[in-house]
Amino acid sequence: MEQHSKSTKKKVVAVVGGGLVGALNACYFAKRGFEVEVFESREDIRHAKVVKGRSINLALSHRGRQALKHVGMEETIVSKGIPMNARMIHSVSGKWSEIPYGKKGQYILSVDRANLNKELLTAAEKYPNTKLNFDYKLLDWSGDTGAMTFARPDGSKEHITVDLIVGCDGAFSAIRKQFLRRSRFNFSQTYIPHGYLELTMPPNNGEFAMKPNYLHIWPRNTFMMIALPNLDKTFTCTLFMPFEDFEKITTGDEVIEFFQKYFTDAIPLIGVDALQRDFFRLPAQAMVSVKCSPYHIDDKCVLMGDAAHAVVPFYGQGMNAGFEDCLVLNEVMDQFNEDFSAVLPEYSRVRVPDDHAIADLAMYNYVEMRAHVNSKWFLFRKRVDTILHTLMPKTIIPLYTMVTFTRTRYHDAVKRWHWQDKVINQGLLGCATAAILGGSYLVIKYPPDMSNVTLEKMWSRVLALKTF
Ligand code: FAD
Ligand code: EGU
Repeated sequence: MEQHSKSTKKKVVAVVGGGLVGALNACYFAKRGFEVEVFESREDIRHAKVVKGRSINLALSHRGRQALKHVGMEETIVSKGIPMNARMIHSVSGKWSEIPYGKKGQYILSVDRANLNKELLTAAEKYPNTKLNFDYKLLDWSGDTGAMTFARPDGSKEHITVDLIVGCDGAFSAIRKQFLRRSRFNFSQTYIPHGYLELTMPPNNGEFAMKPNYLHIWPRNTFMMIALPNLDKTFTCTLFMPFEDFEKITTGDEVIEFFQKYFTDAIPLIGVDALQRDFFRLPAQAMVSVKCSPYHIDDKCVLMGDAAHAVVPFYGQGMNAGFEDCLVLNEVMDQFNEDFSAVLPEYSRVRVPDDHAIADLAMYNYVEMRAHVNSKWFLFRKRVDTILHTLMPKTIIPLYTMVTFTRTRYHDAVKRWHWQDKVINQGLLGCATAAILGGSYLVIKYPPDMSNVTLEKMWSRVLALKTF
């Protein structure tokens, strides 16, 4: 493979990691005409019998769609997605309430992770200048020479050098290890106390067991369950709960008892037997938030997707942000004529604040949801947002709307959110002040006759007021 860089004029780009962001990124680099080599540690998931990995389905929204569109993949993916027009909130008592995401026709999509990954790999492979290499596990690379070391299934090692390394190897990135050794590299990683577990809700008489075009949510303060629909008419339910509570549930009976208390309506839909079995099939999975900066080393290497910014899933934005990374890098490539020594620093400069903003927002939402979000509070907050937006559509735009349905820079969305908060608070303060000032003015201008005020008279006045 080393001869590539010498025999071709166009530069060789190694995309390390053939997950969602790596596969899409390969399309982007291939479209620009680079020689692209993708290195993925796992086998080719298109031929794999069992696909391990995180979450079965994901919410795809505007940013992700825009990024797919640029490489002609939007329609392929959207046609296999299930629109979710609203949230369906399940209360403890089993009551359902829906809250639309936006105007009619505004929706997010539930997409199958494995299918999305397969389609993107196939799209990347269609470019004649792309090669996919599976069973290539990156061990390390040299910050001096740029040489990468891969482990092969037979135990051998391969050394490969290219012009640019793009690290798309996920939250536990091996590419990032070299960054950690450098001066002035910022890095933080936080595990949250919650874990998650996935349960499948089968079809009922060949139909979806619940209404399909919704993101189903069971908000229960420290616990929360979410369900997204799949094309095979199942739902994937994801239960979020502190690890210490997972540890308290050790028997099938305890599972049912727990669900009886918090998610009663889901028991018959998942099925008692399936619930008791699936609950213990895998241990609860951890969630980590990773922030770092800068995202590049010289003109040699850049981190993208979860490798640069793993976010907790409480905004449904991890993949969307990673896809938008590809779009942003592409914009910077245009601006700086594919000169990596200018492109990479500029990419870090523009993208770091936005990725940090979505990491913070997702963490903020996690803290907020577990603090006091039960179904009543969730409904109330979303309704207030909607009412304010309807009253002042240009002034007050809900945060999730900016995040989910626009390409407003995440960092700007946060700034605007703070500004809106001020406007709303000042509005409330203004109303209160006006009421007090107005009242005082009236009292001064028309002083009430207090000469012979008796309790009895006051009372009769109050009664008179009440009759109005
Ligand atoms: P990954 O998907 O992790 O891919 C990394 C790839 O690199 C893998 O294929 C891996 O095998 C490979 N790799 C790793 N190490 C090496 C190595 N050393 N050498 C070679 N290859 C390597 N996002 C959304 O937008 N919407 C959602 O609804 C949503 N829901 C989520 C729910 C949960 C429970 C979780 C945990 C996450 C969710 N996300 C969601 C986030 C989303 O899953 C990630 O942001 C996304 O998968 C990131 O893609 P990636 O390609 O950067 O990383
Ligand atoms: C979590 C896990 C509802 C898929 C955040 C909303 C999520 C998803 C919300 C998962 C919530 C939470 C938003 C979307 C989405 C809401 C959003 C969260 C998809 C603020 C597969 N979140 N998620 N917010 O508004 O913007 O509906 O696993 F419960 S989609 Cl936590 Cl829009």
